[in-house]
Amino acid sequence: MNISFRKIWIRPVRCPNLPTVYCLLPAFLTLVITLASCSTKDNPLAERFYLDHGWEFSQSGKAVWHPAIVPGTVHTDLLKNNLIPDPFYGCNEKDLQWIGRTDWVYRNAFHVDSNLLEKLNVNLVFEGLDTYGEVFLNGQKILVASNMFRKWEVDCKEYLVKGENLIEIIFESSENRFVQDSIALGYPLPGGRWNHSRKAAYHFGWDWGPKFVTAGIWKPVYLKSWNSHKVEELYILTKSVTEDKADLQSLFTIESAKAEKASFIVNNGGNGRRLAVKEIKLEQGLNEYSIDFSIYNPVLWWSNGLGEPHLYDLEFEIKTASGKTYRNNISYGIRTLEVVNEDDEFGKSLYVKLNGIPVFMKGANYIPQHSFVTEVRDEDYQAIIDMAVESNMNMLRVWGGGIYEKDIFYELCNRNGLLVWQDFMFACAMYPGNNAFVENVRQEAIHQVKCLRNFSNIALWCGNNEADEGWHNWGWQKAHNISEEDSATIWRGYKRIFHEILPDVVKEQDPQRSYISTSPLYGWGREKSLTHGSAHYWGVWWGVQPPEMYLEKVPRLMSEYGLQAMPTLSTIRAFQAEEEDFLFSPSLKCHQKHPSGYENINAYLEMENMKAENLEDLIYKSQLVQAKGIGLAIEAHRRAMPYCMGTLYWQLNDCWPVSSWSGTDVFGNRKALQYRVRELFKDILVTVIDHKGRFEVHLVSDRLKDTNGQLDVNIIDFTGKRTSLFSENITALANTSRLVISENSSDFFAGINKNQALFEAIFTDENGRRYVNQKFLATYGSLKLPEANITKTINAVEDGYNITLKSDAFAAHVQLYLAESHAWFSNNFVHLFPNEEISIFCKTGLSLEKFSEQLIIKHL
Ligand code: BMA
Repeated sequence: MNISFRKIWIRPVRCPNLPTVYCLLPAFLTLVITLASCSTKDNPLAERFYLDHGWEFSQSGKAVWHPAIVPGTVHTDLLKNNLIPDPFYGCNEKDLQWIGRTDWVYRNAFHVDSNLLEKLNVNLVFEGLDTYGEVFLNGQKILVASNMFRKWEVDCKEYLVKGENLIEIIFESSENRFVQDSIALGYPLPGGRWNHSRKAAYHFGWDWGPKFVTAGIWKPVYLKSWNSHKVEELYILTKSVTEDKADLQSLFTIESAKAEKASFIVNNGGNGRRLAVKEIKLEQGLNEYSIDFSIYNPVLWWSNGLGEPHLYDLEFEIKTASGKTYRNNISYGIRTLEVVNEDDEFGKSLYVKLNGIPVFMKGANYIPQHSFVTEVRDEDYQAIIDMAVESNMNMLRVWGGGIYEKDIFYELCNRNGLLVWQDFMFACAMYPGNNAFVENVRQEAIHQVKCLRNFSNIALWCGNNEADEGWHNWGWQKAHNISEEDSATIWRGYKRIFHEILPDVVKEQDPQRSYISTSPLYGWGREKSLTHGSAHYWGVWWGVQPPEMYLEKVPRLMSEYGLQAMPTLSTIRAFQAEEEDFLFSPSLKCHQKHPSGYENINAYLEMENMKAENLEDLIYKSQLVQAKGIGLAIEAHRRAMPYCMGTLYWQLNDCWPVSSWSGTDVFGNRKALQYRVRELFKDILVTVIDHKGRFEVHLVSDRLKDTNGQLDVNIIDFTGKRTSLFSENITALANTSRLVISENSSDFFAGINKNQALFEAIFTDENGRRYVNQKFLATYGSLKLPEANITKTINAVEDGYNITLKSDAFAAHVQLYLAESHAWFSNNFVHLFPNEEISIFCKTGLSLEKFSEQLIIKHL
């Protein structure tokens, strides 16, 4: 199979035949350029010696050692040593469950020279251990780790020796620990087996993801050494912003070995101007200082679509009298950001005010990009953020069952104007409320909040995903037979974490950021879910209600809703051979994690009077249905602004090849939804609704100024003939949804055969930019579509091919895809009218011959 678009497994670069000491050389060279995630840069006040080569791993008790990649996971190490088959292929997942129930040992023999030992301080730092790890250095236990989301740093100088040293980590199975911990707790804790461990919940399997309860050193590990100074924190906050001036403050914490004078300097790296200098006196021990500075005529940070997401390059420098210099550059956006979450006439609002302006949130829920997160490369982050930007999004929600993402994720969001809704990593479960667990959570929260608080694009912190909803709506108490007393204990534990610990940490460490305890505020069956705060509407899909229900269930901010669609054929071929391309092959079933996933997809096809003849038909039709349904919701949400101020569909992406709610699959292949979203999230939207006998057109604009233009409403019959029903000059009012047409549907469409027509609304702005919304007036299956013969010509261009399509009759939702290879198409699922030509670019590295062979064209 040719995975031309994105590789799913990263192949290691290693030096297996060299003694460890040589293997360490490249590690040393990377020292200067490697910027570990989520940490202040130490160099040159403190140095880092990365332990990223020469690792080995073994099943506990077996002492059969194999080379390991660090950072990495046990599953990827087993795979790369050819000890297991591809975990994503076929139903291999089932056979690989033993890995999660096994303890694993990692070890590394590394060389330490006298330079390092002469340093006054040497710490061993793990940026991330997954999850239960006992760490031994030269036989001494120096750390017991128990949280994947914490950084572990221990003074290890006294255990280091000159020459060869040995570090060993015993990872205890998180699955086994669950059993022990739940027995020890003494009462049942509903949710899933992730709730006793501070580990990514989706590792335990999700309704879109496989169960691989992995373990390992998933973030960089290094020895950090310093003599005199170590900078612990650098935190920037914006105190006030006016048009003329932004007042900022930076707070820093530095550890000093002795009392001495120092200067703290802030420069604007963009123009080299000095913003502030402060002479300080360091005392021996930990010092905390703050420095105020101003930026005049600040260029503000704006979210995607509203303006430039301007970032200042702030350069911080500390120079000590003894000649030491610390430097750190931070990209920082100046803006005001408020999350308005207040009681109002309808219930409780929830919206983002950016630079004083209420901004409608357009985006999706983001999950980890791979079951084994160390497989995600920088270019994958780039590709996914590019996709979000191209889809005209301005917000992503980092969902609570995954991970706090790597710095690069937030950096790219920041640079591209994407606000981030950041969940703390808790999902769909109740959690222990005992002191040890709560303290572990508190330390995790402090660490993570400090990591992320300098990112100006983080809009809010949210305590958990659907834990409150689960407790109040999912019948857990009954299902687990939980006594009243235990219920009270569980709820007290909930309140402790989500109503006390987490908001307190946010208040202390990131006082300017908002915190909400949970999403949704009320479960989707409850009336208040539509009037109070965030909502997850799952009546459509989970309740198998028709997508038209989205038109009625419009909340204040919809942070989840979704419909499944199959991924494209090349993605399915990544887990099954061509012979298995039938409904429903065993592999297909293993790659559907929702209990009634395929039944639901079929139910939604039936609502459109469609049936899938075969696998490719199901792929195509499920994608059409998904795009249409989610499209209905997006239009309903945007139309309802300012009552509703955001729409984040479930889900942006996948973590493996699977049938799921995603708009783009794990290889970056876009489903029909992604193309639809790109249109519907544009800054201006003409929304049309033909529902319950009323026909309405609304003009929604996110622009900050009024836009004059022309609105045309047409009917196009399947011969391509356009009939104008409405044409007028009209103003799209700034940041407003405006009702433009409201008619009795049967009057408006009098004489029109709804089975043979396409409805079209176009707003053309004063600069000639067109916003087009085309819709059928009947279900897909009841359309009387003509037979169409599509012809294509393919021309090689840079990075791919231009495909020009022509049809002798109207062809609806024409899709291009490749049978075997992943590819990016500039446009897709387009309507082709007779004698009209459409050109689509496909990005691919395939030869013309292979490309032509693989290219498939499908239409309704
Ligand atoms: C939401 C999410 C996930 C889940 C999705 C689809 O509620 O929070 O838990 O994957 O529904 O069922």
